[in-house]
Amino acid sequence: MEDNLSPAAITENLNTHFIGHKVIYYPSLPSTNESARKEAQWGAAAGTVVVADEQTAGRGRLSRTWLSPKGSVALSVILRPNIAYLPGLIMLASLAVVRAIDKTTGLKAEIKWPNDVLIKGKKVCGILIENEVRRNTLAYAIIGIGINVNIHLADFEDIFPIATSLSDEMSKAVSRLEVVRQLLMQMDKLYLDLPNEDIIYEQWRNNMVMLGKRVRAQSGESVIEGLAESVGKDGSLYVRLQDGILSRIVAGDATILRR
Ligand code: BT5
Repeated sequence: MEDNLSPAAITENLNTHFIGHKVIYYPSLPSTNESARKEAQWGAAAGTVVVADEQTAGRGRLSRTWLSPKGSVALSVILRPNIAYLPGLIMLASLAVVRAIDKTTGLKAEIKWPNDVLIKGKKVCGILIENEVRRNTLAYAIIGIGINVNIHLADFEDIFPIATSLSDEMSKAVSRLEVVRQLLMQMDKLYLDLPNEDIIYEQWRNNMVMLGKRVRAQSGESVIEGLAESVGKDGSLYVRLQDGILSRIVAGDATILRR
């Protein structure tokens, strides 16, 4: 199977307006987000992609660790949209992953607020968006995406109970090259819809796994439990508490309660 993530392989006949017109590849990197941030600061064009075969210091939110051994996909895309579209970027990224997984494997993935993509309740992808805002203008946004493609999760006991990979779900290897190319094409298509925020928002909401379920949500030190009622266009999660009050969570984590 073609599993070469060279810029030539990724960009060959890539049908995009701007995403992936420039691809920078490394066999190994601490973090593609870190490298993309430097590229963005040096003036890299919007749409530039940094991709690595493995990361040695992949990061999640709040200084958490993201494991991306060989066989996974780790990439970061530099975007420079209007700051008004910032909430749409997490929606765009997670939807692009869901679509790319569907196109390459037929597997139906779901979105877990705010930034995870799950298959059968297990995390197959994490997304980390890092921005540089200067005087109310977005200098750049880095969309970092990690997907477990050809990883045997049983080899990674720390995350085994909560994670899955495309190859584990398919019981066979999956082309990382196809996953990356599809991801870039889907991101490019969705990017054009950003000014039309309802399109992306509605699809994001419709693919959200936790709505209508009881959840525990954490934001900073505060933890609440209730019914995940809706998500807002600004990306927030609305949880109905036992006393009837609707609580809005702008940033944090949420898990579905199994009882
Ligand atoms: C995320 O953070 O899920 C964002 C991950 C973003 C990774 C990409 S890879 C390309 C780019 N470069 C980077 O350095 N990062 C981005 P968070 O929601 O905080 O979740 C982190 C948690 O996910 C960890 O604490 C583990 O529990 C779990 N985890 C770590 N590695 C995992 C993996 N490979 N698969 C599933 N879960 C994982």
